[in-house]
Amino acid sequence: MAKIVVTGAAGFIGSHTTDQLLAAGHTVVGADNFRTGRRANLTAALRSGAFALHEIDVAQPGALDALVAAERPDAIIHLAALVSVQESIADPGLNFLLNVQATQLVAEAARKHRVGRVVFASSAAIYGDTTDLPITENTEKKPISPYGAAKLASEALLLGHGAAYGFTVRCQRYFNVFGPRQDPASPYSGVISIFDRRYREGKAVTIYGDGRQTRDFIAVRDVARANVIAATRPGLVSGVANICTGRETSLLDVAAVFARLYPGAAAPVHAPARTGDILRSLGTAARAKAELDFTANTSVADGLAELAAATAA
Ligand code: UD2
Repeated sequence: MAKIVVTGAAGFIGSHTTDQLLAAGHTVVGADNFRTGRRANLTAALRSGAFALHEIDVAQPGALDALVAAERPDAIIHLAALVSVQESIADPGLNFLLNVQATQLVAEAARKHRVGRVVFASSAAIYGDTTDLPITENTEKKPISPYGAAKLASEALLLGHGAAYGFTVRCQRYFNVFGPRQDPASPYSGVISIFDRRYREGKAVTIYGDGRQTRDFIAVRDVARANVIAATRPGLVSGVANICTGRETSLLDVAAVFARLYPGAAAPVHAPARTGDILRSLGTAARAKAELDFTANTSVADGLAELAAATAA
């Protein structure tokens, strides 16, 4: 069994990753500054004797270093981040601090304390608004936001440090992740979290455009499983991989599933398409299968049912 430091442990993806690591018998040391993470996401984990939670800011020099020096983990899963593309555009300096500087500090801590592996939360945002589908790992990287640029820079920082100092780096390029604990608070939150809240409150959802736009929606439980594999499977080598399903689902299909989950719900309202919105997104899942033996196995319908059940609880 391994000891894993998870940064951003109280966040959406971090808390699910923590839960699955604990379920698999690993020891987890969580780090979070609670800027967007929530302690309530870790209610179950905090009952485990194999979990400890530290309130630290990974972007602050020395903070993670001290934790890694004390804990000597086998791996670091670095999920702490400024997670909103819109916020990165509004405050690019903060984006640099939280999404680039913090990664550099993770790389230095891994080197200094001989951590064997670093798993990093990258994003399909590094590909920008490409229309060249499906997106493979070799698709041209053309970020169109400070967020996407920071994720791409972070991949390079970690891979370069890993190669120079001899630790394994796995960059996980998440597509559109959805599921319980995703924050629906902002208009730019993930569409599924917004839709779930609206349906639950009995309000009509707004579909921007005709609703035929598609995304490669992946359930957070699958993403968390991909993180567990990347951090703990013996013998992995450094690399990058899309973490996606390889299937595209339209917003109309998402709304249709919600309509079945919330009988009697108001019909969706249509509004003009958002400027800058991409029409389709779809990744290829082959490399994650080949390098991690990871395949997403939760259908969008099952994932939405799980979300609706979790938010009702
Ligand atoms: C955004 C981010 C992406 C990631 C993702 C969250 C950009 C360029 N990309 O991408 O990095 O953070 O969000 O999963 O900002 N929509 C509606 N009604 C709503 C909300 C959204 O119709 O109430 C539409 C939206 O216009 C888009 C689709 O739903 O066509 C998906 O929107 P999204 O914000 O969930 O995801 P995405 O891929 O545009």
